[in-house]
Amino acid sequence: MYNKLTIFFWLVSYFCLSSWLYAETTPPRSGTHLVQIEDGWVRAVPPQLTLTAAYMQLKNLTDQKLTLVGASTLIFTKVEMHQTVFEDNMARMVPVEKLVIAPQEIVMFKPKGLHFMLIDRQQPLTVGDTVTLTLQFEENKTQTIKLEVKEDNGKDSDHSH
Ligand SMILES: [Cu+2]
Repeated sequence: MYNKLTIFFWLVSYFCLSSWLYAETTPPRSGTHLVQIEDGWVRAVPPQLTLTAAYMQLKNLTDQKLTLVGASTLIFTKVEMHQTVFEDNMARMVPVEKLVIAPQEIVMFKPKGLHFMLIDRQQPLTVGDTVTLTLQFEENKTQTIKLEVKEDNGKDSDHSH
């Protein structure tokens, strides 16, 4: 049986810690809000793999079309947009140079589909870490987003990008 004091301290530390974590991960309000990101994540991979992929649901919040031309992060040397295509039961990744997103349109970056390829990792990355990614749009528009490193918990666990 737990003593009451122990439970009290556990509750206090739990709530203090969680509010601290919340404060730490809340994005700054000053940034531009061209797009809204939901379910953003980076696929956790074994330490010997230096490339992985990022996925998200991206919504154009503006009343104009946005043209996504790339992304960058300090953690990987290079970021590319890829589309996975299937031909003769073979998966192949095709680079996507530009992605036009209509006003209010939602684009899905997901396993076996459109994704960000994160290439040449520069530092260790484990589950729970955050990858800060700066999305680059035409007309020098940018937006910085944060993605959590997660295990792939979907059914698509064959490590295809
Ligand atoms: Cu890829």
